[in-house]
Parts: sequence; structure tokens; C-alpha cells
Amino acid sequence: MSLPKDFLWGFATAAYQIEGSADVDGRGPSIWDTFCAIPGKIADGSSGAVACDSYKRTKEDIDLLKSLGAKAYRFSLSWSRLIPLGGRNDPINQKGIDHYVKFVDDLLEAGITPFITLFHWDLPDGLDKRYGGFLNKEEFSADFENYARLAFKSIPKCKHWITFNEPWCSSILGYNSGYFAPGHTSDRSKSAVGDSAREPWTVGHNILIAHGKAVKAYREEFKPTQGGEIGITLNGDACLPWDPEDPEDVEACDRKIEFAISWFADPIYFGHYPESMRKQLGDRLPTFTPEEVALVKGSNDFYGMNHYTANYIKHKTGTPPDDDFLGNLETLFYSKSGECIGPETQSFWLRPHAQGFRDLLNWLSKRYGYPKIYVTENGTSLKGENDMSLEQIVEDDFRVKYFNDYVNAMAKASAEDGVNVQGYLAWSLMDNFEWAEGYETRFGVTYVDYVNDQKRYPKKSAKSMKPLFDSLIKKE
Ligand code: NCW
Repeated sequence: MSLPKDFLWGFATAAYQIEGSADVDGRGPSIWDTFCAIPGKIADGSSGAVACDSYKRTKEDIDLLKSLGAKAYRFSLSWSRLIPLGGRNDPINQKGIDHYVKFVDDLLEAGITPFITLFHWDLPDGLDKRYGGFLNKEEFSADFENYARLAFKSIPKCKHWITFNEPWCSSILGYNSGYFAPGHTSDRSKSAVGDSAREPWTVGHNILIAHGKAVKAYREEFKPTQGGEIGITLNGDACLPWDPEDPEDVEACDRKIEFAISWFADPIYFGHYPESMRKQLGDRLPTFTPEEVALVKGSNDFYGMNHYTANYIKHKTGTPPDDDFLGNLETLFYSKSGECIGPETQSFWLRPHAQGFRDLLNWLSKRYGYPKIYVTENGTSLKGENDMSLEQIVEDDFRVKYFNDYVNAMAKASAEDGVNVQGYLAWSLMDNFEWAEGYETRFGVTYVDYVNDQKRYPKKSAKSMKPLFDSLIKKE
């Protein structure tokens, strides 16, 4: 038994990926509604307009969680259901609030601990149109703070709050590669807008300020009476040197993690950006005013870790191009000796390598002083799953093995390395709208029949979770 007695485990989802009901009960549009409407942006031309119909199937989803034995459920609020136009002077939508209040009541009634993500990528479109969304520090951070305060006030029974999910994705995929909404890129041939040399770093900075303001409001106005905790969720891949004998490759591994994780975590734990980023990006990386340092430094009650994959890292020489966001290096799936880091999945960016999870848990813990960690996402897609029969899909041994390997690696990090991990939310409770990949990529432990009746069919991996955690969590 190697996980702490009160360890929380369960599953995670996000509003735009599962809810559907895009026009129901007064919800306003988000940047993802707008982005999906642009031809060519989503692999199968789809959107989250219907998704898994979870807005109308809350009972079904909670019954599913119960049947799988989940102790916790991480989901996100749709900002534009609470405030359809998004801003602090815009009208509030009581129906949206009532929906989430009841959902949390029902979860608690079922004995399931809610983890709420305030922002999982679906920015109210009105804010993007009105002032450029994330790009406007003062407006965006004030509007986010207002929205967060409304959520804290309305849902006092929730004790675990996550401000932002994977700000790296909002910044780089939304403002550098254009792979995600709102689709800014420097490549004008792709009908782009924006300045990829500066915008991603501005967006990252502004998200940190918005996070800091929401945490301050929570700690001053709600935590004293509600007694909960709050943090941010960051994504990051594990890194192995392409040539372990080459000190420059070894060093590049740290740089890769710094450009992904420490970009946000260093300001939160230390009050400044990593030196490697400052050196490469110069004045394109914003600086923190003393007031901003005070706001951001120390603003995590826990570290939310999303983790999926690993890469071999090969350093590059020479001056990186302006739009380089990796840290002047190359990521590869094969080592110098030709060894593959892990099997192929349906996601071009995902190659399972469980040892990397343990290594990264250690890397984070050492750098940030062994903070409390919740693994807020971990999971995998499976090559060709969408083309299989239902009978084959529910026998997802590949995913069972992934979870078994990763959860055991985490348990070892907890028991043997002193990593303070207290929770684990598998991605995802069910197949859902996988952003730019549409519905072709399935991450669920539960199959969803989008075509016929939205029926949910738990896969083998769904049923493997309870026995796995029962065997690892200490009884006393
Ligand atoms: S797409 C993505 N994911 C998946 C998504 O379903 C979830 O909402 C996210 O939190 C699973 O976990 C996250 N992450 C983006 C990965 C894209 C990597 C592209 C790299 C290009 C250089």
C-alpha cells in the first residue's frame, strides 16, 4: 500500500468538451464556438454544440461516476453560462448558476468530491471581440476575477478550485501555432492575425495576473469561511536527453520543462520567470511589477499537474527563430540509439512512458519544495479506436495498461521518493470533443455513442480504476 489514506481519485472532464446545449438556458458563445465555425479548424468539421449532451444528463453522469467507485470528479464551469457576455458589467445568468449549484449538490449527495476548474479554454467570445480577450491585461484579469468571485460566492460547497487549465495551451496553441482558439499565428498564409513573437508571452503573463487576482479574492473573501483550497493546473511532458552523454542535451531537458511548466510555476513559487526564458526571449517576455510579484508569488495552495507523454530532447545551436516556444531544441520520439520512447496513440503528441511521470513528479517536487500535488489529468487515446466495433472498444487493454503503469509510477513516487501527491483524476470520464481533433480521438474510459443515443458504455479501463486504487491506498 503506497498511496496516502485520504487519497482522492476519480475522473475529469471540461465543459465545452462534454456539455453541448450551446444555446440552452441563456448560455453565450465562447471563442471555441466561433473557432469551430471556421472551415478547416476542426479535423472532422464538428463542434461542441452537442458533444456528450452532459448539460442535460447530469444524473446519468453522476450515476456513472458512482458505479465506477469514483471519490472525486473534476469538471469545469462554462464562464459564458454564468455571464453570457463575460464582463464585470454584463448581466448574470441565474439559470447557469443554478445548474452548477445543483450539480455540486448532487455530486456531494452521491459522496463524490467536486474539483471545479474555472477556466478550461472556453473564453466568452464577447470578451475576445470587445477588447482582445487574454491580450488585454487590465480588462481580462478584472473580468476573470469578477467571474471567479461569482463562482466562489455561488458554490460555497466546492472546496477544491482550479483557476486555469493548461495556460501553456491557451498561450502557445491559441497565439503561436493557431491550432486552438482564437487561432492567432504569425503565418499570414493561414489567414492569421497577431504577432506570434510577442502574443503568446503576453497571454501567459496576463493569465498569471488573472490567476493571482482570483486567488487573492478567494483567500481574502471566501476561504476564511468556506475553508477550501485553490491552485492552477499546468501541463508538461517528461524529457529524456537524446544523447545522455551530451551535457547540452541534458541541459536542454531542463530548458524544455522550464519553457512549458516553469514559465508559470516559477512566477507562482519564486516570483519571476526562469532565466532560460528571459535569456532567449529578451524583452518579448513581460516583466512583473512589484505589485504583480506580490499577487502571483505564493498563489498556489496545491500544484495541479496534467501529464500524458514524454519526449527525447536534442539541443539546437544557433539563434532560435522568433516564434520558437520550446527553448531552442528539438523533441523526438526516438532516442539516438533508435529506441522508441513509447507506443503510438491516436494523438500525434502522445507516447506513453510511465517512468517519465515518476521522473517529472520528482523534478517538480525538488524544484518547488515538495508542494501538495493533485494529478488533475492523465490518460491516453488509442490508435484506431474510433474505427473499431463497440465490442473491441470496450476491451481497451491498452488503456488499462497505461493507467496501471502510470498510477503505479505515481505510487512509487509517493512511497519511495517523498512526492506529496494527494489526488489523481483520470482523463477522461468519457469520450468527448477533443478540440481540434473533433470526435475522432477518444480519451474516455467510457465510450459515448454520439451517433445514435448518446448512451455511455464503460470500457474495461473504467472498471479497472477502483481495484487499482483499492490495492494502492493505505487503509489506516
Ligand atoms: S488537447 C490536450 N489535452 C487533451 C484535452 O482533451 C484536455 O482538455 C486537455 O486538458 C487531453 O489533455 C489536454 N492538450 C494539448 C496537447 C496538444 C499538444 C500539441 C503540441 C504541439 C507542439
